[in-house]
Amino acid sequence: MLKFTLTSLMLAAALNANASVDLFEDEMGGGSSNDSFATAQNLGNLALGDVTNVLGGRHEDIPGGNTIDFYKFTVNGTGNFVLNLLTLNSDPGQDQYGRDPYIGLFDSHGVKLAFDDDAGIGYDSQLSHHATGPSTFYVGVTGYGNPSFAVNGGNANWPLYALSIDATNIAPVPEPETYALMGMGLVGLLAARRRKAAK
Ligand SMILES: [Ca+2]
Ligand SMILES: [Ca+2]
Ligand SMILES: [Ca+2]
Repeated sequence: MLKFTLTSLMLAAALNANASVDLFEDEMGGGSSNDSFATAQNLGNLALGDVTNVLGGRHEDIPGGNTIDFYKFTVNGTGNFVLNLLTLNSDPGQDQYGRDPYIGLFDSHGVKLAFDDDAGIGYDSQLSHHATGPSTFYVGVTGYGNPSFAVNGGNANWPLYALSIDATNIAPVPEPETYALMGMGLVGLLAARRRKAAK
């Protein structure tokens, strides 16, 4: 009985394994453009505990230049996730390089849900959002002065930025196999009770 319960727990834990993923912006590396919702770089699904970090660029000397950058991701549960955009300020609050980003969060139809200018370190951006269930989101990275998130616009020429999406607090909606495991555990428990009662 104990062995059976432990096996079920281990299997359930494996299904909910946490992951931290580090990626690069494709456009910055000379790959596909990410200047629209349709061409947003797909970061995949973020499950409970997942943190995805993207290193991107916004500078006239690199591919994509100072165009807007869009990313796309899905969550499969309910709860708050946090978007944090760092422009690697060496002197928080007074960036001598003039880096001042905006971050925007959009729903699957491209409707703006949230927007931030300076809630992060110095002039950097941070926002959190509550996912009410499995959903698709878009994140836009642009510069100060471009609240409409137009393709070209806003404060520009920061060499690099780091965008992190922290889904640590997303509670998963149980998937069919999880229900199946719970069912197996319950069947095992009831069977053990019956055997005990029969003795
Ligand atoms: Ca870029
Ligand atoms: Ca771009
Ligand atoms: Ca800002």
